[in-house]
Amino acid sequence: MITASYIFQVVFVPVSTKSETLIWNRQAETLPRKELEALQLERLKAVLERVYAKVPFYKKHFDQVKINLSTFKSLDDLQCLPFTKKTDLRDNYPFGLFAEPLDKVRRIHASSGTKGKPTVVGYTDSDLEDWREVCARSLAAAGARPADVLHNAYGYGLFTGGLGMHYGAENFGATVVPASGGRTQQQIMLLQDFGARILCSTPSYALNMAYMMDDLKIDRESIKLEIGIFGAEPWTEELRLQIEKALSITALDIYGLSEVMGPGVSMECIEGRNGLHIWEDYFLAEIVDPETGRKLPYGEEGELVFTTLTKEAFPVIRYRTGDISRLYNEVCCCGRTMVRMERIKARLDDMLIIRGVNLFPSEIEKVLLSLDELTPHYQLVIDRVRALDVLEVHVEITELLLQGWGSFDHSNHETLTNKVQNQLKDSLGLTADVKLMQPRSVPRSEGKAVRVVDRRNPDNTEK
Ligand code: DLL
Repeated sequence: MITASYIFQVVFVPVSTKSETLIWNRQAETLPRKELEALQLERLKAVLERVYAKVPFYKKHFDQVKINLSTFKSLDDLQCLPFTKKTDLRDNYPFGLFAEPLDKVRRIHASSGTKGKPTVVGYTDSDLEDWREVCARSLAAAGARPADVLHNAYGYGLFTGGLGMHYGAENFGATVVPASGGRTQQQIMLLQDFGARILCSTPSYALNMAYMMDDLKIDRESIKLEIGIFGAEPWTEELRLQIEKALSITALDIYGLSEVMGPGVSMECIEGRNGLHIWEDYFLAEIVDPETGRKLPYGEEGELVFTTLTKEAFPVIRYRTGDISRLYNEVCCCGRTMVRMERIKARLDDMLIIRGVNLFPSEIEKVLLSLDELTPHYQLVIDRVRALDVLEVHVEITELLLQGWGSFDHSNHETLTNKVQNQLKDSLGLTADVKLMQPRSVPRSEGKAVRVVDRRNPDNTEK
């Protein structure tokens, strides 16, 4: 019989395979599905009992659907329970959904939030230990080695990226450079001087670093980076290729959200590079139809929903992430048995509706990056003109192209504008006003990129 402490009895000795990649916790990460599901059920029952007893919000919700937790027999029974939404967190600001008193809470994080109060999450000592564990697993999956220097450019502070990866990397055994965001030129110097092999940052910031290296005429041989662990914002395969080329590294995707833990909910492995392994002994994932809330089978696209299985201070039950993805249960070539989620396609609330055409920023990104004349620096500006939604696509042209043109006002400018407009129309049916921009004129991000500027309603602008 599997007990809740089963996984923790494992001695965490990283095991090297022939290819020198590590599985941080081989026993947990390669657990046969049946055993994993038995462990999940046991933990699920425990967390449901706990939130029912300790969080009035959940007691009320469970009572409303008249669920008897003692009859809970399978993971599928979870579908009888209501969802938890971001608004529930806001309504219970700041600590109303905490399941432990503050004297047991060791740390607090919060999301920035563009309007009103942030969403607040808390961690006990045991939660922080679990977080260090999933981040260490993620680093191993990315091909990091304990001897590595890891440059952590996720922001330190209320955002979970900086401190989450920091303690995970220390637990893993790496040497951490806590660079945080900003002061890009200095960060590049540190990359050169400290010889980091691993870079953790948002994909957009990695790209900014690469462009600044070009500006500073930095010799790439002076930078020892080999692997990038990028997440915290949607990005496409096309952007991955651009970053890999620009920095001569392997770029991998890490996913997480503060409501569930922070970075390290799931991670792409370097062997498969095809979907992110969810650390399912901690996080139970479902994909649901965003309209009906019905659970969807493996392979179908829908909204990701998570239930935390071990969290003490801030457990969430059926939390609707607003992120669109799919789940795959085929065993990966890396040997891990945990299901994979497809790269996040978009956030549901990022969907743009432009003159009746529904589309996500990532779809526009794919089209822009398919054109050699353009850089990945772009911004989508939406406005309403005489009751009609108008989309302007601001995108920078490459330095090389500018040199070829001689000046920015050349008539080639018009030809390229038409080409981009036609490409957007042909691929997406989208009518957009394309504004070609000079290199370095689209605002750069130091954390999550602001891809959409919504002038119809400034509150809708992406974080
Ligand atoms: O962004 C945690 C994190 C930090 C993840 C560092 C990865 C690396 P929040 O600020 O709460 O937490 O934002 C969570 O960011 O619901 C997604 O919409 C988006 N997101 C996070 N990772 C990815 C990713 C952190 N790999 C929200 N791809 C999530 C696409 C991502 N979107």
